[in-house]
Amino acid sequence: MKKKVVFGLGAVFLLLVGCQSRESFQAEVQQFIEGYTKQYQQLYYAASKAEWKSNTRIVEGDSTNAIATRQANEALAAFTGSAKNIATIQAYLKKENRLTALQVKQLKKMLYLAANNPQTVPELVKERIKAETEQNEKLFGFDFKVDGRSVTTNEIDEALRTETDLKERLKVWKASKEVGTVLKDGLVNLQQLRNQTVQALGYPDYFTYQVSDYGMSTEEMLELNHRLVREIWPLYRELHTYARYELARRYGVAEVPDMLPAHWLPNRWGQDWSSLVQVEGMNLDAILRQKSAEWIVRQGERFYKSLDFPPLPASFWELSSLYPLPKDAPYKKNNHASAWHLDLDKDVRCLMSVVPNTEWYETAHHELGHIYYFISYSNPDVPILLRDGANRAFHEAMGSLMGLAAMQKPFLAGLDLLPANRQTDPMQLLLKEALNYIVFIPWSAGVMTDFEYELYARNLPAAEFNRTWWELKQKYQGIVAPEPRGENYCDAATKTHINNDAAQYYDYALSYVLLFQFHDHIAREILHQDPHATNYYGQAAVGEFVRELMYPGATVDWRKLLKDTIGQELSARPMLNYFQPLLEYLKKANQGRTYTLPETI
Ligand code: X8Z
Ligand code: ZN
Repeated sequence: MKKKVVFGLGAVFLLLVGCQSRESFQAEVQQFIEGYTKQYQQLYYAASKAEWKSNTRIVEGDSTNAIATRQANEALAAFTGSAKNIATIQAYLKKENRLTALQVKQLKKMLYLAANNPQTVPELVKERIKAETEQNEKLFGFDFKVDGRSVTTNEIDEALRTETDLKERLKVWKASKEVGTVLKDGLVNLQQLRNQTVQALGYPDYFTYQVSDYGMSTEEMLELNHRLVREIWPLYRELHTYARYELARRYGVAEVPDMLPAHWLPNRWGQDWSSLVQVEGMNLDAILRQKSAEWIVRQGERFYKSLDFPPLPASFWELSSLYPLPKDAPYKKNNHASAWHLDLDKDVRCLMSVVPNTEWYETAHHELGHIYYFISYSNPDVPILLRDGANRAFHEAMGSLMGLAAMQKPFLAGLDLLPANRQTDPMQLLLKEALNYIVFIPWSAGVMTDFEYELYARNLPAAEFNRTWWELKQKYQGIVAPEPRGENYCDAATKTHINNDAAQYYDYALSYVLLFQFHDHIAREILHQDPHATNYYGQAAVGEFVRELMYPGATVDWRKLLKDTIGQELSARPMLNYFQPLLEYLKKANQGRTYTLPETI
């Protein structure tokens, strides 16, 4: 009897829902979205502010910040992953054809957020949050030491760029990898916890979860990245050969090694070799050294303002952490550059350790690209939940695009950083750029992407982390460890993103492809200049184009946005065209040298 009544009521209820007009259904969902958004924004802001403290003030033995961060992240997770919210969202999405496209996008974003924090497994989520906070503190609280003396990562990087004594280089390189040993257990733990949390909402693994943000499967993402490596391989093989001979000469080594020893390269991970070449007549490093760190950041802002972007808000300058800590500071800070959108609205900040050199000049432009992306999509047409890049690679591409533009000769001459009539060798300039942009691809699309795929999607055993890492380094980059590196080391974990930006590094590989597509379009269609020698400075039309890409945030489909703005699909063609002249040049320069990378990969 009781059952019957319940059934009867249910049927009436269903009938009512079925009859609900499209308008009133949309109004109901809208109310839910707005309520959710309000709470989400508050919790997100609280968590961001706590994270900010945890990343800008790391005090050894003091867990005050860590505890506050954990609590704030737990509160955010409890909300985004709440079973009630998930059920409501899923019920609404069952009738997605009755909703507006914007509503569907917001609901899907909520589900995506929920999948990382499902409160069906609350203990697991809490454990993961705790492990993530601890890992970050270990990474950035680490005291790097050379000969018993504490050194900053800026000092390590400078030594790897300039030191020519191989014994010294080895010392510095090894010191830079020590942090991995204290991060290994944490990474093993996070590997499990990250997989398990997303599995609770049906994703097979954390890598697949992160990739799904692009609307792609893991196989599709791997295939895209591998294709990219194959496409640039002929040029990379020339650069690798060139670098082996050039570095052997520089270090006075008679026998050129088959593979590049990791400590020979001017970067801790061998991801950027551009400092190997100093172009005569255009020594940007020497120019920038005359400037202050403040000048570097202000110059970035001047560039964006010249494109008709607004000045950075006063709060940016007041609240950002832009420069290295004083030597005697009793605490440490996150030494990797990042840009923050703390309240998903007006509170934007950068966390950097800028010193006046080329690398930070480029990085400052990169980070300000994120900031201006935040500012551009924080507009009334973009709901809080969709204040994100068209995809994550778009977000990475914008600032890198400006970084590339800000290094080209006409741009520097226009700013009086170089005399206008200065002669430079265009092939040397192109070589220097390739040692940045091309060299980056086997690292990002190959080593990092494959390693994280193995780690999450294939559950790489802890006893194979380092072996796998170095196999991938050799296969994709032609780089080998200077000495045997057993499993007590965890060289992958020395890379920031492995710890705190997991399973997303292909973002950068794709961003480089995109940035050459955008740059090519700007140079040819807007500026009518040679892509190799442009000057974006002061060109409002360039700003207009970039803002068109950024303004809609994630309210649009990224593939459609690409088609609508540049009429293309994602393609490495513009990047390959850009570097085409270099291939012939390097083949000549490498004549008679032994190639040690295979012809194809
Ligand atoms: O991590 C970054 C930015 C922060 S979003 C500085 N980049 C990658 C890296 O440093 O490994 C920029 C290019 C690659
Ligand atoms: Zn970035």
